[in-house]
Amino acid sequence: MSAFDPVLGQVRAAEKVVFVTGAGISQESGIPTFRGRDGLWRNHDAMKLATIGAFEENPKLVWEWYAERRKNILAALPNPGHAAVAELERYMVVSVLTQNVDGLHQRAGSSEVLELHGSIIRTRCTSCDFIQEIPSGLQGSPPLCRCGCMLRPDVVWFGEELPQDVWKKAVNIASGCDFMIVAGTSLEVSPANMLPVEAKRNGATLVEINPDVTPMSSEMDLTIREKCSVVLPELVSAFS
Ligand code: BV8
Ligand code: ZN
Repeated sequence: MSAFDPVLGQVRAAEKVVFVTGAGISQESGIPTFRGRDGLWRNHDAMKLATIGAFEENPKLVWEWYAERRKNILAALPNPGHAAVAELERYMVVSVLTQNVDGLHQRAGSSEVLELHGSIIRTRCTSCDFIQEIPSGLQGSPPLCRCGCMLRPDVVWFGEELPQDVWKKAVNIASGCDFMIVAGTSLEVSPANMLPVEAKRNGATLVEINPDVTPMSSEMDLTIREKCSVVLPELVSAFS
């Protein structure tokens, strides 16, 4: 008996499963969510720190907040939820559209991960096209690029546009899929929260995995009020 039993037929028939994931899937890796009880934003005002204005006003504070988060994220490990998403690739095509910036889906082995909000691990220049994948050897808060301008985390801040190539591809994938699993996201943040709307509009079967209700719960074909790390391995065992 798995929580997915009511939709097993559809998931087996679907050539591809698309995941839309958020901070909740990384919560059990010890990474605080944004709005939940242990929410990251609770100690800091998100709109204060995750915006270009905040960075321009106080680059040192914003850089150090991200450096702290990056340190925790690099010390964290993918959990059974991330591992199950990656293992599902043994049985079907899987695309992961994630709002997370922690890189844990990739470290768990998922091969197609679209980072809608960028990556906290990557650093880029505020002015030229310099980009550094790994966070080492950078001095200063924030460090300066060889061009003399400040470096910043390669994340999408509130009020900033998502990377258009990534966004367009994500909308394509969402609107063309038969089966979407929305896991660990409050669906509070736009435009990412439009992806399940796109999938639904195009007739996909929608499953939500979240202990709490979200604004789209009533539109789901199945809501599983459970943690990702508990229920996603059940989906994999339904195939093996
Ligand atoms: C844009 C990167 C336009 C940085 C992030 C008013 C003022 C200003 C802006 C707006 C406004 N109203 C609307 C907006 C737009 C804004 C927005 O949506 N704001 C929200 C707050 C209302 N969006 C934007 O600004 C976006 N850009 O619109 O640009 C534009 C167009 C053209 C030209 C210029 C501009 C950019 C949004 C991206 C912001 N960056 N992150 C960083 O990480 O520091 S967003 C941040 O929130 C994270 O990426 C996070 O992933 C994301 C969404 O949150 P969730 O992932 O859903 O996390 P949350 O904590 O909310 O929920 C966790 C859920 O998991 C909960 O439901 C919980 O119950 C559940 N859970 C917990 N444990 C588990 C679990 N589920 C399963 N298993 C568990 N174990
Ligand atoms: Zn530069």
